[in-house]
Amino acid sequence: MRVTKDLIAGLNAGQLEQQAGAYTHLAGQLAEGGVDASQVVERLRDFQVAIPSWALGAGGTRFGRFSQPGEPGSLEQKIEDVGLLHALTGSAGAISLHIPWDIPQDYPAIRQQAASLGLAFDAVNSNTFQDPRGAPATYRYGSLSSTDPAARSQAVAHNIEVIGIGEKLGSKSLTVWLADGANFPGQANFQKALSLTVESLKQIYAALPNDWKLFIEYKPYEPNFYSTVIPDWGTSYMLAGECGPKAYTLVDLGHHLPNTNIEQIVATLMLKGKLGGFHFNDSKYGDDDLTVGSIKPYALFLIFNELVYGMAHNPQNPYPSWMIDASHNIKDPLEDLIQSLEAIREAYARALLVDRKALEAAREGHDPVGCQEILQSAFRTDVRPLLQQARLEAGAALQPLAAYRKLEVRKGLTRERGTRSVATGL
Ligand code: PSV
Ligand code: MN
Repeated sequence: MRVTKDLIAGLNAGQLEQQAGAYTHLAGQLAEGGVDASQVVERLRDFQVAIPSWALGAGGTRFGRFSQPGEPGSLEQKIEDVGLLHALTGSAGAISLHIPWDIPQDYPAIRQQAASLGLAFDAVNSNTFQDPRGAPATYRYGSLSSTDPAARSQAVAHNIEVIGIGEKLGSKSLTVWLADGANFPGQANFQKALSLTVESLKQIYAALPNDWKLFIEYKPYEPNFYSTVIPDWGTSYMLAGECGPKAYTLVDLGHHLPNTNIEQIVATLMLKGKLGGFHFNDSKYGDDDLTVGSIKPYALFLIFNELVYGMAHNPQNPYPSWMIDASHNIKDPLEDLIQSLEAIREAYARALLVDRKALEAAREGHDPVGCQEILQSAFRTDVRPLLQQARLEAGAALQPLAAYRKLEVRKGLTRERGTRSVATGL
């Protein structure tokens, strides 16, 4: 199924006048505060977020999984879904593959399909948290940190294979997330596990092409519940430093203990030039993988506030790689992703509106009340006309969710794929 530019233009037609009025009004207000709305719109248009290939079907919990009708049953169908998202939102211009869940068969055809939909291949993700079918060694007691040399070398070889797959697709980065850890006190020798991980990561790093990056993702718990080998940003930062300049930390918003100050972590990593990748989601308790912005939109705004500052002031930090890493248990995954993309852009737009000069002055003047007013006045701005303008200029839908429903996309996909197709992933 394809959503063409013509179809979208037809849907937008009836809303153009209203959009022009709303945008002109907001642009006028922003101009009074010295903000050029068209520049914000340009930044929004450029902000592309990768969609993980494993988030297009229904996600499961350990209690069960409720399939979605019309789930993509192949990599081609997953790319088709991301193409639909990109056509509607203008902001999902990349796909990130998890190996071995999504190993391409015909590389030129896959590349061609993605290019025809305006999609690039983002980071490739290795998987050493599940045992590969028929593999001689097991990851039951760890992968890159395992005390079993056979498990370690199998995990290293897998990562190198994933780099090879990524090279054939045009990806430029590898994300490593380890489930390695311990479920019980005393089970693991912390020092040994960390040293073995460094050794394994260095072997992977040595196989990294020159123009590639290695992203090291941390997580405090799950699936191991007592300890994790890479539990926090500090450990990831340390490992990245030991590997070398092409290695970076990846921040997944759900991978923090409750109430962690993530914006401060972002600021520190950018100052040190080591924030490489970012996984968006939202959570109430742990790694809940909920729709971005559905629980803590103000926290997301504060994180973007640091990202915007960091992107402007830290040339030592490369432009981070953005991805949504969420799981859709009851919502239609495509609707959920549209909501997430909207929330991300909304937080970004609001962060772009922060009056940084005034904020610095209020900080220097030791005026916490003033600082809060400045941040919250940006946060309270209804930026939707800016987001809509960015989409309009990109040929995307003014109202992507409404367009998705109006065009009955899920119905169309279900007609094509049936009600029983199942997507690979967790
Ligand atoms: C682990 O929880 C994680 O965030 C990693 O990024 C994995 O690759 C992904 O989720 C798997 O769903
Ligand atoms: Mn993640």
